[in-house]
Amino acid sequence: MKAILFSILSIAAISLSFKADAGNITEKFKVYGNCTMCKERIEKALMVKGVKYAYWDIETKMATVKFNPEVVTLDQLHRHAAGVGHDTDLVKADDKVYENLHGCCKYERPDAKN
Ligand SMILES: [Cu+2]
Repeated sequence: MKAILFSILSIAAISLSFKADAGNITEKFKVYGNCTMCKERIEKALMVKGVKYAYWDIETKMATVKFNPEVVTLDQLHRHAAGVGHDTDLVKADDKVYENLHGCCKYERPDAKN
């Protein structure tokens, strides 16, 4: 009886967590940066309202963001990363913001596209 009750509870918990996840999507995009300071800065900048999870990989320079597209758009996320000095594959950071980055964070910038 206990086992049955436990499995019913687990199924309920699992379906609840699926519900909480409804509407969220996960996207990956390139964000240029160098070090763990960059990682902190980029992830902090991406953790805006509507974002459940933001992770930046120091090796691949790929940001993985799980977010609710009704609250924040992918385009806005690119702008948030660029806003703290990090170019993305879509949005280029302001030169002044880039220049103010810590020395070790001055990553090699990709060719400007916009
Ligand atoms: Cu850095």
